Amino acid sequence: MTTPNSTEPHPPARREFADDFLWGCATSSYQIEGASQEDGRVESIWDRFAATPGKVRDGSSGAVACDHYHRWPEDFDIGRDMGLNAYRFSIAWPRIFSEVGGKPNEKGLDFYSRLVDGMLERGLQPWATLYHWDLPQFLQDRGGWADRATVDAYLAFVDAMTRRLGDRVQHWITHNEPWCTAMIGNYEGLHAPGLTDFKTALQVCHHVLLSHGKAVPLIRANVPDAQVGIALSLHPLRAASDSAEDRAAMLRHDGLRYRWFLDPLFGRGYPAATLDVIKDAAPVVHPGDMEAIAVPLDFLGVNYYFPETIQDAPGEGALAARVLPPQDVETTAPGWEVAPQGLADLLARIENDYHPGPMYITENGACYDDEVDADGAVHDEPRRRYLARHLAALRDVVREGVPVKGYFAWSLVDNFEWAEGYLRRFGLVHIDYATQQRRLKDSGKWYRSFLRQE
Ligand code: IFM
Repeated sequence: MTTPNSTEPHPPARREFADDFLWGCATSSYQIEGASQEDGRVESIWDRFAATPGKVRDGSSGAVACDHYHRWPEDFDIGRDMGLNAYRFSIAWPRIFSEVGGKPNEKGLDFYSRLVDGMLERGLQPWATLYHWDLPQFLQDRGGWADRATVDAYLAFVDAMTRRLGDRVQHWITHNEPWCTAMIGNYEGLHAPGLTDFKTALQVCHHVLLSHGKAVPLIRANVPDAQVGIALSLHPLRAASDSAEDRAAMLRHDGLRYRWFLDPLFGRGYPAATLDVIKDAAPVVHPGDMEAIAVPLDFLGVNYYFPETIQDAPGEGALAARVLPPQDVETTAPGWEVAPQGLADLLARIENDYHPGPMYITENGACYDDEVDADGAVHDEPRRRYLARHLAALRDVVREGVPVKGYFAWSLVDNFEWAEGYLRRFGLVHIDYATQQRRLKDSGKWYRSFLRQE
């Protein structure tokens, strides 16, 4: 982490946003629930990956995590008291199906039904994410997302969940960050299932997008007044220099990181320039797939953390492009650049390129090495500043006419940060993993004051 080098902008105020703007926090099932063996839940690819020595930095797993499975009433009370009016969660597929073609597990369905009731009782509008990376291991054993049959298995899961929760949950996100599912899990090998094959990753990506496209009409059929979208992790990009080589590398990276997802979702198919770059690694696409993927969305979810600087790197990786570590700028604990203007630039670009309709910030947040002070509090001033500066940038871009309708901070609570285990904290609420004690951090208190307009 490096220290701030910029001044604080005119502080944001809730009244500067529309009255019906949504204010939430986001979480995901594997990162917080724990109870990995309870009520019929089966193994996920993350249980398997985390149990493989060397895959998770502190050797941990999501087996217990924040024990949200049992402690959700306390977590939702905290969210309500913070003044949230929405809450984004994800559903663990391994709690619902234990075999291909089987019946949904009633205990799993009941858990999410109780969870949704708990949100509604506290004034939290439920935003359900159907896939946030915890694929059942039995599906990975048959090829995972690289196998087209997983699309059908996903649709059975989507059908079960939307039938059960569709009377109370209107907002559905089909997938969280398909880039990470495909590339980090199947090309970089840093996430489950830990594969390192570019062609496989692109096939995974295609099936994930296809499953999204096929899920949208299904959700609409099962849920009255459904609002359906997808959450993409996106970065504004800059070239490392003005050289023709670095600029070309940035465009190659952009083609896969941004356009590979947004172009097909908005009816333009996979970008031709990227198909030229990836050549034989292009996915197998069946007739009708691209039309299915291009189904109109009700909203686009944007997850934003930091911008990327791209340098030409001949012979390196599939794109001969390298993401440079930030230099001489403020960063968070993992070395991610703090760049509030990047959020505004990204949103303005998406609006300009695609006119996607309503957008929601489905994730934005910061990781710092928080500690509980002698006074029992967590004085996370850098996270408070991060939040305030990003909300100021959001206010400004919304004023310019970019149609963002809500913001979900990542995350409500500290949680299992994938390959980093519990070494990274993103929560507005601190978790003491030894005791499961929850403590609202100073950043959470600031969000509360902002939301209550104190
Ligand atoms: O914790 C993750 C989350 O699961 C997906 N988006 C990024 C977050 C921070 O790395």
